[in-house]
Amino acid sequence: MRSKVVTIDRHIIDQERLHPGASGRFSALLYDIALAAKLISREVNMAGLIDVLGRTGEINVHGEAVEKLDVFAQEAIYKAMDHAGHLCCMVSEECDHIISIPDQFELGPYVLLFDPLDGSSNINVNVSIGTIFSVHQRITPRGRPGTIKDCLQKGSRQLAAGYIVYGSSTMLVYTTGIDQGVHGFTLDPSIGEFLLSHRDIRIPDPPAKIYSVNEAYYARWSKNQQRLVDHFRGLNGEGGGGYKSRYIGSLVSDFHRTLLQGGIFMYPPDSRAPGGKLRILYEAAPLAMVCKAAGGRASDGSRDILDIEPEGLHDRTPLFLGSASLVDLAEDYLAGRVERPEEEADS
Ligand code: AHM
Ligand code: MG
Repeated sequence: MRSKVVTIDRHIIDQERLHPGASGRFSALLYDIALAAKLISREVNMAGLIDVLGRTGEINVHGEAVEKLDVFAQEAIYKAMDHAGHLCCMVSEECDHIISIPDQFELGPYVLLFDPLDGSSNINVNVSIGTIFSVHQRITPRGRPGTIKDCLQKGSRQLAAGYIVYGSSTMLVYTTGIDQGVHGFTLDPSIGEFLLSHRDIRIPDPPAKIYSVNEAYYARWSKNQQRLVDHFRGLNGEGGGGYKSRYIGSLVSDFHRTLLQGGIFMYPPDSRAPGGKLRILYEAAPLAMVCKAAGGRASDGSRDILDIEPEGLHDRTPLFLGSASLVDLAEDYLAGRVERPEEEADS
């Protein structure tokens, strides 16, 4: 038995004590997210045993087929959050519009933005998937339903952000501020509790030499993006190479590995998706906040992801995140600031 076992509930209370005057509402919101995570985790773990696999036949707002577990995860989060009086509205990858709080329930001061089950094309093959969440303070006056203004805030204004990865074990990782650290909790299914397993995570830098990108899209990338990956592969004759490539195709899992081991994850723009694929509000911005709070960086290639002002709920962005030194390097390549060796430039 370990000498000190800290549950997520206990950790949240301890954190709240550091902020005299905190109302407790924000802590309650985090508990409810952890509760929804447990429900989703149970269902994900059962997916191979009960008849939840397969598609519902519906198409979501992005034109993608909806998996049944996506629907379950969406409902689990909605039902855990709609009635407790924390929120004025929600935004989800699975809904094209703002999700209102039903009239009979109290409205609260926060907005929750989430991707209920990211990487869901991996469900049927038992590969790790995840939930991503972001919390903002509302900016319109209280007492009325939240509006689009409350939702379209830049990432630097997030109060909290995190993710749950449903892997060989289920982990919840979150931060409540760039200077508040990133903490990871592993679900012990036998007692149904998230236990603190990774206190104050720091992304390694100097990092492990790992890059993560879907290389099948190489031909669709800009020349500078190709040169960056050529550098990792040691093809440029400029001292690169020595890297490993790791790509699961499930953002939460690829990011989780990057957070713990260091390296860089990239989803660059390409000729088919010039604005990138990943969504700002509930994919890029929350992971950017976690990454930054762990000492890393997140960029769209030239700008800090946390500085982007979204114009629509489902806006997308290119994404480069991970160890700060590698994100710096990526920006240098993308801006053409890395000199080419003579023989390559002449050819
Ligand atoms: P989703 O939100 O439809 O699940 O798509 C997002 C996923 C991410 O998990 C992952 O990083 C990316 O799509 C993989 O895309 P690709 O198959 O183009 O490499
Ligand atoms: Mg997603």
